[in-house]
Amino acid sequence: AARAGRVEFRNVTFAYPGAEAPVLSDISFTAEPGQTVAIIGSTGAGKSSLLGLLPRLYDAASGEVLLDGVPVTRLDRAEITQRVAMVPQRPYLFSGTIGHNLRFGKPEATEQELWEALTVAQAADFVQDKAAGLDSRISQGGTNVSGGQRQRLCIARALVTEPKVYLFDDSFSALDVATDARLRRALKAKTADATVIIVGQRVSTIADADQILVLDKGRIVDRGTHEELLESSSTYQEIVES
Ligand code: DUT
Repeated sequence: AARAGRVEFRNVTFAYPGAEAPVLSDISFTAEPGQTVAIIGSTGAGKSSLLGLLPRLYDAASGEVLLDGVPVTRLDRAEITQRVAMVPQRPYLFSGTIGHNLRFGKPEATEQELWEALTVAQAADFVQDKAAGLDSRISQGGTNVSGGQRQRLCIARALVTEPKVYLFDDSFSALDVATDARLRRALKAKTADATVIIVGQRVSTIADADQILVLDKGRIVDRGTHEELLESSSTYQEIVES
């Protein structure tokens, strides 16, 4: 079967509407199916903005964002959402049951599929512990589950749709280090052929990525593996030590 989910940014520049200064300048990188690319950098560096260009929350001012060789501006939204799942920084749960929330992107998903996704997302235990299980009610905005539970339910929701590309925007930050590690191991096994782009704050979350992009003030200042960057990048060293 043809592998799909190749992501390429070509000299991408982006500014928010009405703003003069670009938030992203001359961003180029490729993420291949089966690879994990991590993005790290200080707050405001442009990490979330970069992710948002793929599902077209915004469009680049210049340069191109390509999905399987086709500029995303030439794809319709349905084609993009079929292939790309994004777990945003503040993931949103709506009022309804856990099952409703998990089936958001795939209404026909079976209970077994939901439990598989919950297991990978390290959320099966706490859903099982609820008397009503998948029928447990979530309040508007998910205020009756913890931040970490909300993140894991939103990761499970993304898994249910079986996308080619996963975008995780700081999706592991509310998890303790051990749960974070377990989740990413399970994710790696489940999504071996997918393209994964992770924005991370913790070095442990991103250290095993195939490629790490160090973003500073909207530019990729360094790139490489964890080991390479420890040798070559003073910006990365500062992040590791902070
Ligand atoms: N920005 C806007 N409008 C928005 C979102 C962001 O003007 O709707 C600005 C704020 C910031 C820059 O864009 O100066 C980059 O923000 P982004 O959220 O992309 O940065 P980040 O690297 O994801 O920061 P953090 O780690 O705090 O999430």
